Amino acid sequence: MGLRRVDEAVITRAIVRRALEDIISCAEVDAIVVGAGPSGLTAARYLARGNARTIVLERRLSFGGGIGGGGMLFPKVVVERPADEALREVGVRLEEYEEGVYVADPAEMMAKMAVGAIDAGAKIILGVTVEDVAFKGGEITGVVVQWTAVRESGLHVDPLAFRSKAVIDCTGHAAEVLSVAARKIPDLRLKVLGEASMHAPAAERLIVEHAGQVRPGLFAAGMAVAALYGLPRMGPIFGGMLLSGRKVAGLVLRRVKGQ
Ligand code: 48H
Repeated sequence: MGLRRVDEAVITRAIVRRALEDIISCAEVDAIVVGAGPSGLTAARYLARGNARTIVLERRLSFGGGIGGGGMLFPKVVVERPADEALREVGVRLEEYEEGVYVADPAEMMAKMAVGAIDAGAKIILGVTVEDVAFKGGEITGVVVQWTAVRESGLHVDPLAFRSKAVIDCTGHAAEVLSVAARKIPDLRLKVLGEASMHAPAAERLIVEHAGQVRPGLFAAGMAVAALYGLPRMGPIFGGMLLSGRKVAGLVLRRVKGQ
């Protein structure tokens, strides 16, 4: 059987109508995760699994953040016990390298983590950059969003804002949400210290310990936590990214759902 004929006008209407409905439903949600790297995809999956209305806003047209680069482009990443659970739950195959130390394929990890978040009910929107936050009554109440392509074009186009009960900075090394909040809202008394040099074991433990609520309505997971508190970096080992995402999802669920 040949392909069904679809008129161009039908294609246009289908895309714009349904996309607008999606964007309208983003105007107010429970949780906004900024960044679709390992910490963001993990946080989003656990949030959605806990029935929080969750969107992930990702600047690029792809997800996975720093996973895809493996270790210096060698296509493997390392995950340590007990963070392997978060990957097994989404079907990522792990090879035990030594007791409690696993290697995973980055392409498989990116794809399956994204599927895990989407299937749990999170909505990932690609090609949008969070450039600011909304701040009301002493709380972060949402984010300000622009198409990445518009930002890169240099055109002056005003952004839109999405409201949420929690905003989670999962933007990695640059901690972009925390940085803009620190710069623009002196009342928050927030300072992003910048990450410290490498110490993998300490970094993995400290990231998870420090992940959490930074200010009312504003949370951080992943490398953004290292940037905020001046913690060491860890290189291409991802247990701290996954477990900090899971921890923050639990804290956000408590805030938005009283769970
Ligand atoms: C929308 C944005 C914005 C923005 C950035 O870098 P990531 O992978 O972040 P994490 O913290 O989940 O994982 C870090 C890990 O990949 C890593 O780099 C490690 C472990 N390094 C250790 C070391 O020693 O170097 O993902 C962040 C995502 C990316 O996809 C960005 O495109 C996206 O966030 N992003 N999206 N609005 N303002 N800023």
